[in-house]
Amino acid sequence: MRIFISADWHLGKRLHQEDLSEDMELFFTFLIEKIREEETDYLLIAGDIFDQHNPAHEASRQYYRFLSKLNATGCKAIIIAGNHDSPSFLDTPSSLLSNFGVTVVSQYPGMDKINDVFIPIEDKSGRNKAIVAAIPFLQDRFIRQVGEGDSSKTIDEKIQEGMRNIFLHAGEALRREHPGLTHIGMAHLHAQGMQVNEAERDIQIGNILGITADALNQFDYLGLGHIHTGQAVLEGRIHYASSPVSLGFSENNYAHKIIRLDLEDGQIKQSFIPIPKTRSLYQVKGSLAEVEQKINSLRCKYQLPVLLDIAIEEPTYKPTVMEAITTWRETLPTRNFRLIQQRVTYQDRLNSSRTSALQAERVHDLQPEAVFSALIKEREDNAEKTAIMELFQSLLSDLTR
Ligand SMILES: [Mn+2]
Repeated sequence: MRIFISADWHLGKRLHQEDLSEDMELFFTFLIEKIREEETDYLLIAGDIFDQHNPAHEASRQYYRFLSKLNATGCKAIIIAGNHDSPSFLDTPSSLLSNFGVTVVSQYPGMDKINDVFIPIEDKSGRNKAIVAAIPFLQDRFIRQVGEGDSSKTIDEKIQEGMRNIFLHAGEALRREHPGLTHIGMAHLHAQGMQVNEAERDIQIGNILGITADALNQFDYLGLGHIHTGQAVLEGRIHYASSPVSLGFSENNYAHKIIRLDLEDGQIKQSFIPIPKTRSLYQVKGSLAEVEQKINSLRCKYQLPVLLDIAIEEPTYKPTVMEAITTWRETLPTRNFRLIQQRVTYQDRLNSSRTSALQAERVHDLQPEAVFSALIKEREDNAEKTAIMELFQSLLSDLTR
């Protein structure tokens, strides 16, 4: 039996208003071809299918279009919700999707209903049998109760303990009730000790409460989503699938891949399928001369236009900066580059590095705290302002964890 694991699609994701749907469309074409070629039995998608709780119509259309192509290959799918997904949005079509071999687990049902997340699977000949524990993103509000009891513990400790308990419990139940089967877990979470870059932290927003590898080690194999680099938590046993395309400038050099599992007589063989790169994302910083030189040295190496973000910093005002930007606007598209954001900073302007009018800050690019603090900026009572901000932050952390 052959299983592919992927995660963190973030359908509907935009980078400075630039739509990444073409990147995903090319990935889908590749994935469907691979699934056909390798006669894959199951595709597991480990969360963050969509970038937003309320996906744009075009993003959901892309999702259903993919599932319908997948269905035509005979490959079945198991999908869990990530922190970016709205559980109810994913769940709404689930009874219909189940007729097409697609199982959706959008919410953890609780310890007493743990069996609901166990999905028996088998290959087309019915020979290799296994069971998938599909554990969606665990929301804090809920896990805290699982860690209940001791009031001296901080909320964070309760959450960590709650997550641990859920995994231990799932492992025990599998070993007790399905001892003869191969156990494959899928989950969307932050495993302790993982490398996370700045951009990814922004994407995830939530805090980084890790769960330890020993608590996660309850299955014959565990495929994870949430962290976009495909790193190992436990070599050959617990692995992040990686996002299929670069979703931010810091992800330009990630080796995007799909996890391939081959199950034969109770044995699991893990390997990886590299996903062909279709676009470069470049962020270029420095003085005008440095940026100019760098841009001239860059080439569009893939089929989709390069997305370019530039930040120019000069000690004093320089009229040639504007001229250069105007020229780039005209010439870059002919080289298949798209200038999607430019920032110019003159160090002598004002006290801090205030940026020029060129920088169009969009709400979309800001962190929620920044938007909210702009909203309450005019309030005079500082104590009140602090209290409101604290309330907002606690609300935000409840929502985004
Ligand atoms: Mn995530």
